[in-house]
Amino acid sequence: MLPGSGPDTPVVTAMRARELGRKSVVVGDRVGLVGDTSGAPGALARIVRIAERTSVLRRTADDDETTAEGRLERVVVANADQLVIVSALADPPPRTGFIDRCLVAAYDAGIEPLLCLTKADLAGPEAVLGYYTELELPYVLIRPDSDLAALRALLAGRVSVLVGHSGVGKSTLVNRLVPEAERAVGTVSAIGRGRHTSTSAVALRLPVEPGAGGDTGWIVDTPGVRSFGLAHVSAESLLHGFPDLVEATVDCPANCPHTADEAECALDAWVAAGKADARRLASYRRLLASRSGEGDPREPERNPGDPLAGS
Ligand SMILES: Nc1nc2c(ncn2[C@@H]2O[C@H](COP(=O)(O)OP(=O)(O)OP(=O)(O)O)[C@@H](O)[C@H]2O)c(=O)[nH]1
Ligand SMILES: [Mg+2]
Repeated sequence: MLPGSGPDTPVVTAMRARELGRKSVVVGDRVGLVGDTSGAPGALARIVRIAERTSVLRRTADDDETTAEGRLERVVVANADQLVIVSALADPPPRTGFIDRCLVAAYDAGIEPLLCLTKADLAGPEAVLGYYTELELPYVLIRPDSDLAALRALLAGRVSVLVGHSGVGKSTLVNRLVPEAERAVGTVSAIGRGRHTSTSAVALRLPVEPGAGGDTGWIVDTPGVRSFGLAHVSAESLLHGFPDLVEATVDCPANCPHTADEAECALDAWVAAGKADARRLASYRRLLASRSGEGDPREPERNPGDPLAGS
């Protein structure tokens, strides 16, 4: 981004300078440029410096840090302020286990979560919202004809990154927010067969709305992910994705692993007293188990109660 850049700033094409070595530039990075920054056709600048990142959103291919996949860590985006967790209400069906993982990643990275429920024309949000009653999780509902003013207000002045399974409607939403983006959109029939319509992450500046001033913010569209691995998050930090449970653990014995077989774990009594949803505790424990390689590898992000695929 150029100093004092605004909607009329030219788009500069730049290459990473050799002296940066293998340190890679990711979407969202603020960089120092030298060379031709005019943005004229054929002009090429060089990236010579990557500014310190205010946040780094990561995911791993797998949860288990003892496997090669678990160690394969990807930086999704740098400097994001808001993680927009995009979940369709149907086609593909919502996965609360996936949303829970995104919440863990967001809290771990110090990024605020926003739940974005798309395809509200196909199914109601009651089941998903009911699951999150104890959390003060902000959310928006999107249908093809919905007014996006509330969403635009939540995006203003921030860098927001969209994450979600393939086919949930991320690029469709980006095209509505930034009409000139012309992001390709896919058909849902290809989901689950390894087809992803978007193949790389792209940051786009949100347009200025008539009558509104100030910084409109940026939105980052990302390729759909099959799963959101959390091998990089410590067992202790996993709990930060469950603020509805964390308070209970002051009554746990020292070094309590919080697993179901730990008789003294205070989380069971907390749920029994109605202070949190039993399904959230079960989801947390599924995540703990998955990290130690004990989870169900077929559908790790489907919690009991989530709709079956195809329904
Ligand atoms: N009924 C309905 N269909 C929608 C809605 N939003 C998107 N779709 C459809 O869902 C399909 C997939 O949308 P995309 O925007 O390509 O999904 P994506 O999340 O970008 O997918 P990847 O790029 O593969 O990650 C398209 O056929 C869209 O027309 C919605 O609100 N309602
Ligand atoms: Mg897409």
